[in-house]
Amino acid sequence: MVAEKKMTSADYMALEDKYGAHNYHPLAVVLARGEGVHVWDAEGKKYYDFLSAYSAVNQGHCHPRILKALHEQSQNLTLTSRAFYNNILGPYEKFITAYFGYDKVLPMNTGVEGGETAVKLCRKWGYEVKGIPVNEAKIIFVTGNFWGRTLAAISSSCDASSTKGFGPYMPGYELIPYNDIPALEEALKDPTVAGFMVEPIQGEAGVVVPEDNYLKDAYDLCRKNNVLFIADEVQTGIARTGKLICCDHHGFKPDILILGKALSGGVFPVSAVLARDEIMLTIKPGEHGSTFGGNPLACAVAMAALKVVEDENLAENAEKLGQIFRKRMQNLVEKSDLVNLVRGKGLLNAIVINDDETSDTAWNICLKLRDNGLLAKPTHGNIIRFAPPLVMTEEQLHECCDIIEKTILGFGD
Ligand code: IF1
Repeated sequence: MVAEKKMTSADYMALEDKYGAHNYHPLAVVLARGEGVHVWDAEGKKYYDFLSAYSAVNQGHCHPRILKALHEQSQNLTLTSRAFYNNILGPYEKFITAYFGYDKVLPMNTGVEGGETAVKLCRKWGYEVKGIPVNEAKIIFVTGNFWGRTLAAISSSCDASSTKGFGPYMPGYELIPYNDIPALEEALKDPTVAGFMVEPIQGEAGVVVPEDNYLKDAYDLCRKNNVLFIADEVQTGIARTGKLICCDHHGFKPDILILGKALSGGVFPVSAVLARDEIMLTIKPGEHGSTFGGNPLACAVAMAALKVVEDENLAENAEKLGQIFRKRMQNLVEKSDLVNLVRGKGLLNAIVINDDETSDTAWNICLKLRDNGLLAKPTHGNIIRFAPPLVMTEEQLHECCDIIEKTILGFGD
């Protein structure tokens, strides 16, 4: 028998290129294993993961407690659909509502489905509770928003690469500038506005942090005008920014909270929408749902993933390491002409490279970072996002900052 030739990274990349749709442009590294803050490529080279699957792997890769929950539940029952009750959904619903402090949860799978659910809930509440005339409800979004790739999500987008060639778009949205309270105040004068949906920190836009008072002032304005404040915490939630959810930094509880990504620790898609009864109970049987939403596997995994966040003090660790990270990067801003600024909260941070959006400098820096054992990806051409798993130690973080510093200071040599 002829021994089969071992597949290389180049072979795997060629397969994706030939047989997969070309809807992504990945950095050239083929990952084959992950554990904690590390991933390994197909040749066995080890890297620090500074993307964390877009903040889905806050608890670290292949967390043993989450995998144990997955494994145990998978031996018992994986999917019943919501046509029947199951013995994990109720306990999960009780757990997650207590955990985040809401009356009820509506379980879905992906982040974008969470957003879609929130939009539907908000419209229904607008008609049934607020009394907006039929089909006139409006939801306000801000420029630079990103909440996924479905038609409802791209209909609120101002990014041509998300929208171009996919029209017509969904009506009932209004766009105002981010971080602009007077614009919100003006928009809220319209009595057909049902909700205001916002990311507390804009992820895809390049880790854009608004003014410190923006979110609380926006929330207060929404309350005053009987408009629901919908927080898209799919990326910022679950300890990433140094608090359980990012709104916790600002001392208010959003009317509708959307969670995804790290709700499963990156094990598989689990999302959730949380709200109080007045809002949640406007959706009646048959009006919304999904085959996989609230499946027993998801519920078991999400409970384990949330317990890990609490037991391992991941929010506190993100806060502490975030301070150190930004201090080290600020030092780099002062030392290098290549880095303009660092921004972020907790362990959701980015540096802005001193070059325009069309240049490939940030991309080339990420290739060098990869060669030096650290994985990150540019966004908008000249921004590099740094979001490691939250289980990182201080010592590891310093080692990573050394890698980034060495790479940037040696760039172009
Ligand atoms: C991709 C970025 C991250 C999100 C917020 C909802 C969703 C997302 C705030 C939808 C998704 C992703 C998806 C990912 C790239 C990505 C992203 F680069 F665009 F900015 F995370 F950093 N709300 N974010 O950030 O969640 O349906 O994808 O589960 O490849 O498109 P989803």
